[in-house]
Amino acid sequence: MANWTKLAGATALALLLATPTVAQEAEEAVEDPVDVGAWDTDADGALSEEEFGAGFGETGAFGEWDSDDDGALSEEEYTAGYGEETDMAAFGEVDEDGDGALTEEEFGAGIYSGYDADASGIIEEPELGDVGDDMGDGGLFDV
Ligand SMILES: [Ca+2]
Ligand SMILES: [Ca+2]
Ligand SMILES: [Ca+2]
Repeated sequence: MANWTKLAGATALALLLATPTVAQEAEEAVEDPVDVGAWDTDADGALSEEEFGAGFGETGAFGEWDSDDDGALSEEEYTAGYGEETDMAAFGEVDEDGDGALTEEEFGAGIYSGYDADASGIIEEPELGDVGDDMGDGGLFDV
């Protein structure tokens, strides 16, 4: 009898442990479509580099492009990530310290200035629309 009670307890514990996994998967599915509007945390209708960096980091694009998982993007990984897209900043321009590898910060800053078409230091409309297109379904960073 004592053994049976112990077994039932173990089963209940196993069920308890299994539940958070299911809940977590559902949460991830809801988060899937990237809402660029939500990145604008001060709601001024524009994305600062800080707001962009935080939102872009959430997409996981950097890790997805870093195919050898060394925490940096080589020129090869950078080019492969863009694929067919040719309208991108040259690797050498993004690689600020010129060490031949892009850190996540260099990558984010490079992507940010790429969207800031008028170089005003802030991403606003219509630049914001381009960000939405690339982060959205089937976009460049829909990884
Ligand atoms: Ca803002
Ligand atoms: Ca790499
Ligand atoms: Ca570098």
